[in-house]
Amino acid sequence: QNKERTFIMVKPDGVQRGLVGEIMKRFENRGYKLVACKMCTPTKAHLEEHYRDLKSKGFFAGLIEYMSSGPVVAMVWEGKEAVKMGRMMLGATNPLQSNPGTIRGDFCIDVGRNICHGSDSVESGKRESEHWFKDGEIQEWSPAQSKWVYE
Ligand code: YYY
Ligand code: MG
Repeated sequence: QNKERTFIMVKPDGVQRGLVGEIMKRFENRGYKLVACKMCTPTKAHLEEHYRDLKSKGFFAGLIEYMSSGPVVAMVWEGKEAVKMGRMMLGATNPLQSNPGTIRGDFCIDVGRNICHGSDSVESGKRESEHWFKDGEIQEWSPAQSKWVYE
């Protein structure tokens, strides 16, 4: 239990704006466990698979262009209800509707520059984690603080 995984990514604009530490800090501070992390510049083909459910959308081409424009920081965070809480911590897709206190609500304005990605279901958390990380790139470890985070 407490093993749910979500795929979180700082997008190219988040990296350019120096928000990597801020975004990671929020997940760490909350008590979630980092189990995978890397910086990379994803190919268009890799992103088209990642966003395959959005292929028919008008913004798809622009989304792929933006997402492949520079380095991103890809991560997997693990813990109780990590997917749902990750989405809550990110805020609404459109930052103009994201509550203050959320990552998007605090740091961005335009939907096409919303600085971070988070899986929208447990299944996509698993699919996306496996799409971005190979076996062996996701770590199993026990944080010393676990017994103080969970009862
Ligand atoms: O999961 P989430 O990122 O919150 O939204 P999605 O509906 O999966 O869309 C992915 C991504 O596409 C979104 O983060 C920004 C971009 N996008 C857009 O540019 N314009 C829209 N109207 C909707 C989404
Ligand atoms: Mg999504």
